Amino acid sequence: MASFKEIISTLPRRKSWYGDDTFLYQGFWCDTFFIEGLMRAQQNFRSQPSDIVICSAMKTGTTWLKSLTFAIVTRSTFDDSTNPLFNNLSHDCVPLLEVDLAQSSTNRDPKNPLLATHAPYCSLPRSIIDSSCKIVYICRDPKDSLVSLYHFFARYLASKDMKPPALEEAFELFCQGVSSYGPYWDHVLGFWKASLDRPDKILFLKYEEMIEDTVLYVKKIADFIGYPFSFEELEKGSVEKIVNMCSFENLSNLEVNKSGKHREGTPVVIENKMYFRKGKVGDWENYLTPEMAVRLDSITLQKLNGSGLTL
Ligand code: PAP
Repeated sequence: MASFKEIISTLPRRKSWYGDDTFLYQGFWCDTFFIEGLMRAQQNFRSQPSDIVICSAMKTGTTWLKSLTFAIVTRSTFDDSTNPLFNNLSHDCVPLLEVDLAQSSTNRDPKNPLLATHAPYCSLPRSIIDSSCKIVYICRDPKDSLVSLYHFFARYLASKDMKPPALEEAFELFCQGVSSYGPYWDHVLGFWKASLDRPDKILFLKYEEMIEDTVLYVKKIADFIGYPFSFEELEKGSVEKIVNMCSFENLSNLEVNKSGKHREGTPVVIENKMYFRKGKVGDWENYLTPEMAVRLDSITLQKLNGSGLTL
């Protein structure tokens, strides 16, 4: 049987704007490291009915959603000062399917039902689709996701003394669908359509709406994943506490998120602070020209046409 690496070497390939080659696997562009992990997870991962799977394309609010869901499910285990989020990046509290769980489903803390993935809906391991586990998906205005993604990889390349490409180059490839786990619109549409078919299984969220009324969405998420707030908790402000604990201002100012590193000792080590840039809606206006914005918006309109979704 061909190895995963051999299979990947036969896939359509492009040069990505952040360095390595990127490969088209099951309709989405991705790096070898993550495709190999996803292939392993597709083969090995067995989901439990109690699992809660955080799904997202890149730079749509994953770090925040992981923090919020982790705080929701652990609120009766830890008190206000002992929550692991105070000393750990949320990516280190919620295992990533295609990296941490690629080899085995049992490599998990049995008390933590959360896991995450950037995989598109069509590539999720069968057991996640078939089991009664819950999926929470977050998406974001593609203009802000692109700007966020560009800054992330530009900083990543700079940390390796490599010259980042011009924003125009990244923009062009993003429009063509060639971005990490892109085409972005296909990623969003896969989960959107599945959420319409199975609203009891998939909660579909938008970053902008969550920023607008985070309290409302924390309650919604908690209800959906089976950890609803009791009347007493609502009365004593437990929701607001979680919202504040997971705010951009609070998390980005924690020592661990200012100076810590994620996946130290692996080929994909990242400084924690790179997951916290501005956390704002509409920052694209500071980087994209009006022409670029019009072009991205028209792709979005065309791609989402008839779906009932707007971004
Ligand atoms: P990932 O795909 O690498 O996990 P992800 O967390 O999805 O990244 O996206 C990072 C974005 O979320 C950043 O957006 P920006 O570049 O436009 O600023 C980051 O700042 C933002 N972010 C991180 N934490 C929070 C938070 N607590 N609240 C709101 N936004 C946040």
